[in-house]
Amino acid sequence: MKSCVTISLVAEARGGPFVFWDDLIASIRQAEEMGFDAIEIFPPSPDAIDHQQLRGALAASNLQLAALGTGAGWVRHQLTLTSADNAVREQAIAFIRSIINAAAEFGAPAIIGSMQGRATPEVPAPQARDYLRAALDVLGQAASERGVPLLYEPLNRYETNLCNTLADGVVLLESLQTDNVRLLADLFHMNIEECDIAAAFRQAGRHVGHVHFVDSNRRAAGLGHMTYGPIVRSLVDIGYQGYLSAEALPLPSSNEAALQTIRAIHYWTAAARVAGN
Ligand SMILES: [Mn+2]
Repeated sequence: MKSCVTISLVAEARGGPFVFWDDLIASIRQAEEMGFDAIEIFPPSPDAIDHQQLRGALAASNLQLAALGTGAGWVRHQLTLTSADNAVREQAIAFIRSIINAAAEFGAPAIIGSMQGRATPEVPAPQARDYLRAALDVLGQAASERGVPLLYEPLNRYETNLCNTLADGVVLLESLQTDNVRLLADLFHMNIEECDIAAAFRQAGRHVGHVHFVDSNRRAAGLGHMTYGPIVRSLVDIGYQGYLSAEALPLPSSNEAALQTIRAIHYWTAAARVAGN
């Protein structure tokens, strides 16, 4: 498994769970110094990223781009894939498609989290799920044409009522025409919704495509009460080789949250290997 740290470039998301903020190049330098393998960027729009500059900074630091988030489509433009308004749903698809294309330039997937929206009295759950399925089919296919997967993130009950657990996500993915959508498993959401986080990973198996590696209180791994031993062991056992990405609050500071995470990743992945022998 590979280590990754988040960088937010979205002013409106201030206070949100991102380790580094605002300065992409300085953040990449910090991530490199700390020994991360990759970065995950939360951009305000696809054009906000200067591809040449990012390509140069990644090459100079030997880091990968792990993923691009699409949350700005919701935070800045209130776009969701399950809006009652057809025009809004179309704009949401167009926004995500543009992020897929930007990420694909770096061989990375886009993430659909908050842009999934939620069922409402206007759009009851069966209709909302139909909208979501249709969008994931179109966008999963678009990502496939660019040679990258698409990541879909189940969220806790306070953020969506469409898919709250990995098992919900597996049902959704298995109902799609495309097989190019993977689950983003976020330990913060899972801590609220799953009966047993390790068991949920074992059941989701090959569908797991990315992990937000964070503690129970959205702070860096080790600063809450998550039981990482069995969780990381379950990821080893299902053959997960993707990223463990720090989507964590920058507490007590960005640097300390990042250092805490990279230490936790090294510790728990080594412990899981020892436990596996
Ligand atoms: Mn997340």
